[in-house]
Amino acid sequence: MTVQTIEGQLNAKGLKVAIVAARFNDFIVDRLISGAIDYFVRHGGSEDDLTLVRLPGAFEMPIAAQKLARSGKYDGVLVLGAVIRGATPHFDYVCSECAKGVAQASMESGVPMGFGLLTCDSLDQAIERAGSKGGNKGVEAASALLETIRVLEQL
Ligand code: INI
Repeated sequence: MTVQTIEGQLNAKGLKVAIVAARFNDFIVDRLISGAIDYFVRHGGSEDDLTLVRLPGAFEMPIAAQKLARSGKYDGVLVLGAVIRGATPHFDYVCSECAKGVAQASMESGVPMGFGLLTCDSLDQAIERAGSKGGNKGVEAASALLETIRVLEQL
């Protein structure tokens, strides 16, 4: 007996992807964006097929992701941002609303979304995950999105 296995090839050729990115903590988010763009191009994608949309903060990203997904112009949407804990509970609301909203937008539109939102207790944690010793979470989210697009095409 052979198990039928469906897997995604990490080939971005011809894919149109919208990147939704927050301006808040832009010195971190810009590293996530450049890592993601570099990833797509190194996997056969073209910068001409990428669209970058900037929003004020993580809270505003789901509605833009939803509108982009509903437009029918994109194979996937990549959400990139960085939320860093402060002195008040604001962090918790921003993180959970962004995660919930992106998941909802993806499910209702049927368009896959990569979730590259750093949720960190400190600036050091964010720096570590934006292209230094913790890798680059923008790259990881881009890779997860690419794999998901290619799997969904086959289902
Ligand atoms: N938005 C972020 O993207 N990152 C943060 O760390 C952050 N903090 O800490 O406040 C943040 N807040 C702004 C929020 O996303 C909205 O833009 C704001 O509440 C206006 O609607």
